[in-house]
Amino acid sequence: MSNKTIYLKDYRAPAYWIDRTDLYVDLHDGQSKVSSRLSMQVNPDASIEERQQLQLHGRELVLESVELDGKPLTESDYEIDDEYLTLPIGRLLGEVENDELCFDLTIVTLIEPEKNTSLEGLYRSSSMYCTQCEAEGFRKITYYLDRPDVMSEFFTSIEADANRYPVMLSNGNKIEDKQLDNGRRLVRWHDPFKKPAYLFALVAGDLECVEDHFVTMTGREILLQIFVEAKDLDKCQHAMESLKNSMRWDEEVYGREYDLDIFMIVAVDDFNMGAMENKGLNIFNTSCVLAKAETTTDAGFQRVEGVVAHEYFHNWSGNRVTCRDWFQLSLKEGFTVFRDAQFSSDMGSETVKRVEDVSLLRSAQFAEDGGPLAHAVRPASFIEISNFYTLTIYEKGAEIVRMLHTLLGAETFRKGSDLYFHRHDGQAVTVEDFVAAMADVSGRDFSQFMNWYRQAGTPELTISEEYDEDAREYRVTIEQYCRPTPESSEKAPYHIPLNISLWGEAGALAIRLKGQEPDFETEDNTQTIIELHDQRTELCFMDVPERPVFSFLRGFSAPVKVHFKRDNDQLLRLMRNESDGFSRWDACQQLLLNAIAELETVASNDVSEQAHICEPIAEAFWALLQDETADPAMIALMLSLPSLTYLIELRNEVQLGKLDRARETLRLAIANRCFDVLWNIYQDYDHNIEYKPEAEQIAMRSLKNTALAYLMLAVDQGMRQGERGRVLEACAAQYEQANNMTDQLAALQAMLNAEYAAERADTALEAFYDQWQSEALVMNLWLQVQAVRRSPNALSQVRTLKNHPAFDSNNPNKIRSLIGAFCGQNLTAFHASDSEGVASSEAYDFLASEVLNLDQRNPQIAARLLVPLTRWHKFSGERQALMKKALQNIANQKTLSKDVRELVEKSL
Ligand code: B3K
Ligand code: ZN
Repeated sequence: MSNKTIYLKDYRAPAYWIDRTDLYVDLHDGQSKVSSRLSMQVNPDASIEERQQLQLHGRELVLESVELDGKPLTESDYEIDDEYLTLPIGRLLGEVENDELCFDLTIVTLIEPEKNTSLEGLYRSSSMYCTQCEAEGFRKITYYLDRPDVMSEFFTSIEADANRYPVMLSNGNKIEDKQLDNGRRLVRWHDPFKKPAYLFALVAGDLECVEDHFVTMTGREILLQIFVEAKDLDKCQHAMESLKNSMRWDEEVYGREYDLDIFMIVAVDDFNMGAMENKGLNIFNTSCVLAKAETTTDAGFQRVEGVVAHEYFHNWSGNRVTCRDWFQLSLKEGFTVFRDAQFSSDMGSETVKRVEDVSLLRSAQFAEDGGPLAHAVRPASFIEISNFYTLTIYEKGAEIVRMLHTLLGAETFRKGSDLYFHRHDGQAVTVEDFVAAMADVSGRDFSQFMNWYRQAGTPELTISEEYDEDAREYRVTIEQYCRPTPESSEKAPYHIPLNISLWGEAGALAIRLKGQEPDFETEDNTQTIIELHDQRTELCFMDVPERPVFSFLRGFSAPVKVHFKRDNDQLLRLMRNESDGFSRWDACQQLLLNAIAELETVASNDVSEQAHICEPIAEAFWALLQDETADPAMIALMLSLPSLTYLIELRNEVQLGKLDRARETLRLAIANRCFDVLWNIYQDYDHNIEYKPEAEQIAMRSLKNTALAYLMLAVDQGMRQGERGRVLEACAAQYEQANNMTDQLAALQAMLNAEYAAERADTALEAFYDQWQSEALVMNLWLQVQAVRRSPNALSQVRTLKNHPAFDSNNPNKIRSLIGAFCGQNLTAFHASDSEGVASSEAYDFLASEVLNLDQRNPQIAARLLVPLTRWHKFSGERQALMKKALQNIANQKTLSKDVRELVEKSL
């Protein structure tokens, strides 16, 4: 397998197109046969030289026969290696000068889905056959031009044992279904929409289905089906509702109607990611489709809604208009994440959704952008495309689309998306095409904006301010800078939209910028969008009656970091007054970040200095909790301290022990000060309410369970140890009586994290296992809470759990829940020190050996798993060396997959 770097600049359209693809998949235990008939046509734009050869992609295939226009070819007619089947068309056919040249290829290959542990191509999950073709899995099914710009009309026949595989599905409409001899059955599907091979799907299994209908805006009735194992039939309702809501929303907000007459979703246990948008036949990880109050948390319900919407929205942003090449991946992913975020925001709470998205971006995407794996949203090169399904491509890509939306406004953005879909329907296009549609409808110049796609790294803004009381002028200077990243040390300035406002004592101040005519059309003169273009921007606000507090990134209008010192009073003013929910939360975060940074510098036994720092914060929270008008969702968000991951991201050299202590000190101070009011909130909560995964209830549960965690902390380590009994009883009662998984799990976690409740927690863990052992998705949660438990024995517990029947070393969900969660979320355990305070390499070595082991079976998951080791640059010399050594141990292995090889080599 070659580890060749592929460059965007080398893109060439293919010399041949495939007009029609006729597949016959004959499924048998052990070995299945795939016959494919391709109607090929020369690309008239290709040079005569390029037309000489046809190179079809293929991996791990056994070639049985090839026919060209019905004539069998012999081995001397073609070449075959691990990556290609090469046919010398010029020699075999002549006529390559003819711009109308067409020919048929019939290729028969043998594959072994049962042995396919990479979960890419055609494989088995439980008792069914299923496929995953994006990005380059189709070449593991048959020889093909497996690239997204080759779009073909597919006919798919599936033959299998009629009894064992009553359900046989592929893309499009079913056109034939007949019983064959020997108990076999043939089902034939036709997809009238041309598509690239990465959107191909096939499923055969013993599945049941939940059905519903959707009537589109032009009155067409669409059959909706969700296929699952019989035991999961009662967990499909939420996905079905989410699907119907998505279909309606895409019509209303983007004017997009569904095209086929049937839309199917299939749930599979073994799946490398969340779900896949195959045309008309989405395949989902069970974790992203099944949901039921008793077994699924609120976060799980929201994930189902978001992923169902995301995959559905791809039908236009991805399928009807697809990517020309994989460098353009963010064209479909960034846009679709933006669309699903808008949808979730409309279905639930706008502020909560925004805060969640920004938190993920700041903690994980910024970390990626600042580390050795930083890459542009449209990278210039890659070795293995599977490594580029990253937070940068998805989340930062979505932020870029969001900035376009901010710059154009909702109405013009919609015109732009209409033009994009209309202009490029049925085509495979580039990021430029998308931005050009936005430019064309608005008359704006986005040439500088393209730097967002071209350059890796997170822009940093440094703001300084000055208030001139006499002139009543408030002057602000904003400088932008972007650190060097592996792909380039030179960064051109970005075009950055900043949504800003100024806050006085009593509220928002009117904005009048020097050199800018007041805009009488906008009613609201208290906020505006500033566009930065240069390295340095100076703003002068006029007629400012008092020293204002500058709110500069409302709604997180651009994915940037900001350096701007503000004191507690200024932040508290924003926290109280800002009309933008995100900014209120962000001011609170900044307050907490300042306090944690200060606490880090205080000696661990200097209790009075610690108290001095924590008191104002705890006091502010106490006031917030008293405020009956405050939104419970906002309080819950504010009460959640910045994660360790984010705190690490913000630092250049982390001393994790100190940092964790600082964070815990603050948490404990809040718990102590707010104990009574938190207890009241907890007591007032109605535990018998009928569960609904709706925003208001989710917010209440989140607040109540956040309160419970603080209460347990206060009695475990704080000033309320005398009240251990009543708090633990409340927690245990919640655990036992909960009518939903959110509450049951929150109580379990609260017990797990309180040392004094350790025994009770262990009993609960056993009870939880007994209760839920037959529910695979609940077992993921069970593994995960143990993997992230704050305990010095966490690693040995993880090792023990690896041998537990609830674990399955071939199932990606289980690997993520146990090993992924431990290494990525249990940071104090992953970066543990021994009793002398010396950095320990045990967890790093554990991860390295897990990666090596898994790489033999599932390279995509192995590569994902090793990411925590690539964060070595955040740690001090000694720890850094241990992390790099673990990476080096992986790199030393001769037989690494492309996936793992690319990541370790880039990280070292
Ligand atoms: N497009 C798929 C991701 C495929 C990942 C392949 N390694 C899911 C999604 O983004 O919708
Ligand atoms: Zn997607």
